[in-house]
Formats: sequence, structure tokens, C-alpha cells
Amino acid sequence: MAVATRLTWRQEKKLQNYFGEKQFSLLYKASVHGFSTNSLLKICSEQGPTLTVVYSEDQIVGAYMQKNYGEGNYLITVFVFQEITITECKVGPFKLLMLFDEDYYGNREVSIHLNKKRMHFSINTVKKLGLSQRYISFQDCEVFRCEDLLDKRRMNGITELKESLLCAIRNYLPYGGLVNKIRILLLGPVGAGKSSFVNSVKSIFRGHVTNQALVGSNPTGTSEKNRTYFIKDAKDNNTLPFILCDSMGLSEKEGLDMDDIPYILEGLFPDRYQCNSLKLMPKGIGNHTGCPLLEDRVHCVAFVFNANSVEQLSNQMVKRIKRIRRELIKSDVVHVVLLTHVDTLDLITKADLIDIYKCVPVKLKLEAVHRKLGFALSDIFVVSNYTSEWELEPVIDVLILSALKEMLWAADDFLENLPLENTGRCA
Ligand SMILES: Nc1nc2c(ncn2[C@@H]2O[C@H](COP(=O)(O)OP(=O)(O)O)[C@@H](O)[C@H]2O)c(=O)[nH]1
Ligand SMILES: [Mg+2]
Repeated sequence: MAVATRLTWRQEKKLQNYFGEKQFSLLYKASVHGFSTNSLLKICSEQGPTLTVVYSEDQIVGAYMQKNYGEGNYLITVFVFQEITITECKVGPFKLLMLFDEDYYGNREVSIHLNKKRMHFSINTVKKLGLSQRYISFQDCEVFRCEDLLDKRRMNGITELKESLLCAIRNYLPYGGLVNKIRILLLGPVGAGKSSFVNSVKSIFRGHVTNQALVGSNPTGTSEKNRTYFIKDAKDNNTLPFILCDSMGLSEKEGLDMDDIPYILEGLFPDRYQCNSLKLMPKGIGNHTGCPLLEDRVHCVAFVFNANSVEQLSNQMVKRIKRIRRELIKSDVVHVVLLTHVDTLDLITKADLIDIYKCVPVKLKLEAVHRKLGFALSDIFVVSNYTSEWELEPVIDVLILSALKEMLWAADDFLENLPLENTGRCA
């Protein structure tokens, strides 16, 4: 049977982040491998950086060591983890082995006596760590190997994945050649990150961070105009096979008129056009001929929400979104959800973005969105938009490109399911 740690998921996550985005592998557990220094050293030598943790009644106390046991003299980080706070101090330098020196009861800053199940501290260390006494009794001791989550090997894998996603999107051809470009409509509350998503996609294909779409544009937060963006690929200067339609945000007071939604889906989305109602838009503006082409229609809708606040959407907003969703289902338009701001979710670090869908806070978030708005879990994607970064980061690119690829694939489903009579252009 696999040996399991006593750390809760939250505790492990907090420690991993605290010690610099590490991945922990449990090497040794005293209650399984024996409360003896020999057993510990046999298992934990030559393992690189390690974290040793002891569990007392109400505290977790431990030591982080950046080197192998047995190598020269080094400083050790000793910490006390109580509820949600971690207090640390540096001790040493001494040989890491001496941490477990069982015969020693002197004034060493810290020592762990496995056979007596006690950890001892000097008066100085007691003060620095805010402990109430010079030793604590513990029930178990565990040692973890600590590896960088974003090491070179992993980063190479991410870069390869990014390249394969770029290639798939560049070479994408809409189903059956029915249209030249897929139109993706971004819908969602003001401030959700729609314009930032456009900028992020543009940045990736340009090869550097750019901010063409106005972000957080006016004092009320709504963009005044709907905008249509063709995306250029810096590789060959061609436009890519999709168009992003950045809508005015949904808001309680201003913003997108709900009655306009069916017109927008039909293709009435004139770039920069400002009006109170699309119903009243005169023919001749943009692509408005009164006879919408399949090319001009919306082929996929992406609902964009801020992952931090999606659970707090007002009842009115939820009603609107559900109404739009019904409209989409009625007209067979495929739709997905983009949860932005995932970089700012509690306990999420950049390294977590690699395997974001496995992270517990993200899984809970997806379930909450599913419960509140009814979207299928498999249709919800998380992204972190470029907002303050200067350089592109492959981990962020992979999330954005994966979501984009899913939208294109979803649009193919829409095209494939079109009734035959709708696939020809309007006579
Ligand atoms: N940290 C973070 N901030 C974001 C993200 N997406 C958007 N923002 C910020 O959220 C605010 C609103 O974004 P914007 O794109 O204008 O939202 P829109 O109204 O839906 O177009 C801006 O301050 C952005 O910088 C994201 O993924 N992460
Ligand atoms: Mg906007």
C-alpha cells in the first residue's frame, strides 16, 4: 500500500508554495519505516533538497534543507506551521546529519530525536519561532523530496505543447470548408476579461505582449462599442482562421441589450458600430444586407467570467446568462465558458498552471459554475490573461491556446450539425 502523508491538501499546498513552488514526494514516514535515524538516512540520503516535518498535537514543525544530507555545513530553515501561519528562522550552518544527532542534548539550535519522538530547540530558536517551550513531543515524522515544479525538463515539455497547439490552430480548416473563418463571440459581465483575452490571443500570435483591445475602458467599465478582431500570425503575416468578436459587457444598467443577442448571432456585429438597438440598424452598414451569410454568423460563443467572482453573480445576471444560453441552444450555437483571472485564485501559483485542471480549487470552481449556470464541466476552460506581464510565458500560452483550440473544435460541431439547407450561401 502506498504510504500517505499526514499533511492535508491545503497544508501541503501552503508549504509547497512557501518553499518556492516545489513538488513534494514522500520518502520516509517514521510510523512506517521506523523511528530511527539510520532508517531515515538510508532512505533520504542523496535525494537533493528535502523537507522534514514532525507532527505534534497541535502544530507542524519542520526543517527545509537545500542540500543532500551528509554534504558540507549549511543553513537550515526551521519552521512552525500553525493553522494558516508559517513562522521560520535560519539555523546553522551545520552538517544536515547533525539535525538527527541522537546523543546530543546540548545547546544546538535545533535537533530531532527520532527514537524519543522529541524535537529540541535552543532558547534563541524558541524565541525566534514563538514557541512556548524548548521541546515538543511528536507522533510522526515525514521527509519529502522537494523538486522544482517548473524545472527545465518540464518547461521543455510545455514549450513543445505550445508549439503543437500553435501548429494545430494555424492549420485549422473549418468543417467542410463551409466558412473561411470561425467567428467567436465573447460574452460576459463587464470586467470579466473579454478584451484581455483578445489581447492575450493577439500577443501569442504576434510573439510579444500587445494591448490593442482597450481593457477596463470607461468609468462604468463597459466598452462602448462592439469590436471585431482579425488575428495576424507573425510567422507568415496571414490572418488566422478565426475572428474574435469582443462584445460590450453584460451589465445591470448599461451594456449589451438582451434583445440584440439574436441579431448578433445572425451576424449583425458591425465593428465599432454604436447604436441603441441592432433591430433599428439601417441596412448597408457593415455586413447588414438583411440576408445573413453563414460566414458572418457567430459559430461559437465563449461566456467569459472572472473565476474569483463568478459565484457572486447577481440573480439578475444569472437570469440573463441562462436566457442567452436558452437562445443558443434553440439555434444550435455551441458555447463554452472561459474562466479568467485563474492566476489570482487562492493558493494557485504559476507552476500550478501546468496541470491546472487537477488543482482542487479549480475543480471546485468548475463545479460551482456548473451548479450556478448549468454549463457542462467539459465546456469550462480556465485561462490567465496577459495583463501586467512584459514577456510571453509558455505556461500561460498553453492555457489560452488550449481554450482557443476547443472553441474551434466546438465551432466545427456547430457547422457539422447545420441542416443542409443552411450550409449554402443565401441566394
Ligand atoms: N490577474 C488577472 N487580471 C485580469 C485577467 N483578465 C482580465 N484581467 C483584468 O481585469 C480587468 C478587466 O478586464 P477587461 O479585459 O477590460 O474585461 P472586459 O470588460 O470583460 O473586457 C482589467 O483590469 C484586466 O487587467 C486575468 O486573467 N488575470
Ligand atoms: Mg472589454
